[in-house]
Amino acid sequence: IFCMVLFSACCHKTSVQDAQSFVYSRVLPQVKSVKPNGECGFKLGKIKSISYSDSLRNQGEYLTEILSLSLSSDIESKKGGNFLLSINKDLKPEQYQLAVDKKQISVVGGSPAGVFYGIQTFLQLLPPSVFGGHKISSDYILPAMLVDDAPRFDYRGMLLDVSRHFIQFEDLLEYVDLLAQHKINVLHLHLTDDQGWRLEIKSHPELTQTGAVRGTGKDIPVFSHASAPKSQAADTDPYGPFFYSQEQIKKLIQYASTRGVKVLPEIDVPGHSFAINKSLNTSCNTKGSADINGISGNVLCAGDERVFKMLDDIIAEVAALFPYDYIHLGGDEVNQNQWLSCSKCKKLMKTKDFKDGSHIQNYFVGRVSEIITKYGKKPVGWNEILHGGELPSGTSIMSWTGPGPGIEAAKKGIDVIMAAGQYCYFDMKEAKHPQEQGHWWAGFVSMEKTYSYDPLESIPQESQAYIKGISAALWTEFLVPEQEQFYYKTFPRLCAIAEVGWSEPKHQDYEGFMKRMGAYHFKRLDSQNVKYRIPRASVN
Ligand code: TNX
Repeated sequence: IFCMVLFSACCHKTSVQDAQSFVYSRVLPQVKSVKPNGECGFKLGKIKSISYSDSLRNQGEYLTEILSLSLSSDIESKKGGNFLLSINKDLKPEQYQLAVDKKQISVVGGSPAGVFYGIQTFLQLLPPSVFGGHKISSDYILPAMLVDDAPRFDYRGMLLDVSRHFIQFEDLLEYVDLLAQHKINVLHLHLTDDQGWRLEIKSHPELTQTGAVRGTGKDIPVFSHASAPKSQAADTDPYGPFFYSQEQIKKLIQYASTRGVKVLPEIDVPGHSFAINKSLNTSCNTKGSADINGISGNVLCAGDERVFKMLDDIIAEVAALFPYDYIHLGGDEVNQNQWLSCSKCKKLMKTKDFKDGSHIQNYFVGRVSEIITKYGKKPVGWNEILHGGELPSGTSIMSWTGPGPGIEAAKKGIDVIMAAGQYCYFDMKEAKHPQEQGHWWAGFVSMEKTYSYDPLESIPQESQAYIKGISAALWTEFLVPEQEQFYYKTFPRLCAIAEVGWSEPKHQDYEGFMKRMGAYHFKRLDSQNVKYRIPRASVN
């Protein structure tokens, strides 16, 4: 009898099904595999200290802070603790193994990012209120289990357009936290556009002095589309100056790297260039007002060497500031006709024997790619850079107008990130409803539509390795500058794209996903005060 009492006091019995159904019914994005790991579960109150090596200090401190708050106890870091974080180089970099048994919890990752993901999965096994820093019961029992998990795609990105509407630095950090919870690993910052230049460039302070302010009369408004509903009328109010200092960017990069998130900078040229043209004023800068989608129709002059000198200065600073391997050069929606009426560009066409604007576009992209490569980075651009001639080797594309250009590029051996607007653009309305605001060019992008996306659809087997992953995007010409709008448009669709990017197709099922959302993830977002969009039916 004594033994039985002792046994039941120490062993919190769990069954095989307990462990599997527990994990599969709550974790998002869904994990690869769950196995039982003995019969006895682990009582949370037993966590006293966390062990980790120096290379995992950031991840260790992150976990310590959350657990100290939610267990209301002083959790220390020391050798021999019963929560172990470690690295095993034999695993893939973002892979992790989370093991729970009656004595301890262990997270082993292929890199610090892998360990961070193991921590995220562990946190989702606790009540959702931990995400809001609330206290949970120390009697809470975790079933014994072994989770082995790794992403389907290497690149799982989210683009934020901070040009049309600026996002304050602190809000950006909060946003990164939320991305990381969903195992999204790239924050793509669209730093420049017609409506604003948002990055401090020390060698050209005029870029932010003039380019980070909007509302001087000739500027490009946001919400300028002729068929935009009245509620989305043009916004020409004075705005700014708003930009990130290089110091802030360094802090952002450090904050994001603890959470496995890399920061991809985009300097969008040669179109979308009204803000940079404010300080450069090239002869291709004659269109003062917006045409469709808030685009000015201005381009950077391809026959003016000052342009490439300035881009060299800018890219030198961007390359030194952002540690990520890639720099995005834009290349989308270029009004090529603008080049055809510029004397310098006409001269260039003659000397180079260019037949039309697409050849100038290809030349321009080639020059910028060369600069990016010179500074030790890899260029990436929007799918229009495929036009007008050969793409410089080593340049990747993001396929946004649809999956088609990405499919064609992959077949040619070009690295592709799928960002098809019809599935991935969170600036689109989710449903037909008078209260829904947003863009319409890619149709309604409901959560189910996003979830249904398979980036490998129609990609021949032999070309699939060129599909590096997916990216969602939040463009902001149709958003009011309140943080709540960013959340309303991002969530819960980000939960869907996270699973598209991370989980195996056999683990993707919309009904199960929605059940997990209902049972856990709306509560998780609530506890962090994220004002997500509550799914509602459309109105026909
Ligand atoms: C197209 S996607 C754009 C953006 C707009 C967006 C609106 C891309 C490379 N260019 O400038 O904001 O559509 O959905």
